[in-house]
Amino acid sequence: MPANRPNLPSALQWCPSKPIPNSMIQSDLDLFGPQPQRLASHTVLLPGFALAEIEALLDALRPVLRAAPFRHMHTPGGLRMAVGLTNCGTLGWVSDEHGYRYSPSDPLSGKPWPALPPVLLELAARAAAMAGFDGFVPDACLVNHYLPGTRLSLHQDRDEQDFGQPIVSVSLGLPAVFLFGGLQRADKTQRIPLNHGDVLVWGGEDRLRFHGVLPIKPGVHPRLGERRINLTLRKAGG
Ligand code: MD3
Ligand code: FE
Repeated sequence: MPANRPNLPSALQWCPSKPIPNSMIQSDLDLFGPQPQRLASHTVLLPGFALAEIEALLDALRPVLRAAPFRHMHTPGGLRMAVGLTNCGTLGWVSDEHGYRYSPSDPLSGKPWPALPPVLLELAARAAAMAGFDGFVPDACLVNHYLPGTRLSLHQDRDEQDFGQPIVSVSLGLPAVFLFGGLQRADKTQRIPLNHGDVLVWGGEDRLRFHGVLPIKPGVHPRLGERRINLTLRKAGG
């Protein structure tokens, strides 16, 4: 047998007579994956938190998208939004010449938005609890669709009734760099990579931070193809 087996990960090449170098322990014995990261006092990134449930999430999303397809809404000023969007839940975020607001019905169909799938409700509640927000029960899920090149400019989320409620975001597909700003538009922004399966929770004093998404780099995600989908779960109503 050869002394080392180059096809095996280094942690599996150990030989009982030799000590394992300390330098290997962090990288190769990190069997539990990346740990939650606190980005600010009330903002937590949970890398890969949704990975175990991706197929269940996609299965739940398919009928939502059939009933309420992605569409490009217009800003009150008349500009077509680059991000495609739809919603599920008892309320959905809409934008038109009258402004931004939450609506119980889909303006395309005139019917209520599709229901919030239990798998999403449950994932959001578990993620929120990890960040210290127990008992989170969202009533709205905004589903954003990004093609390569699409960006989301710096904004605050202030159309919800109670800013005491957190928001949970789930990233799927192509990676993104999100801009994490401060409470003033002009505040310096941090760039945070968001990957397939990452979940981000923010609330408390971080709830009204400015944020955005840099243009998505061209690429093909093995599961979702040439797109990024972001789900944001919110408690929009009272
Ligand atoms: C909010 N969506 O739909 S979610 C939105 O990736 C929206 O589609 C983005 O912003 C998306 O309104 C970003 C992630 C996020 C990250 C950090 C934040 C939202 C944040 C920090 C403060 C407030
Ligand atoms: Fe936002």
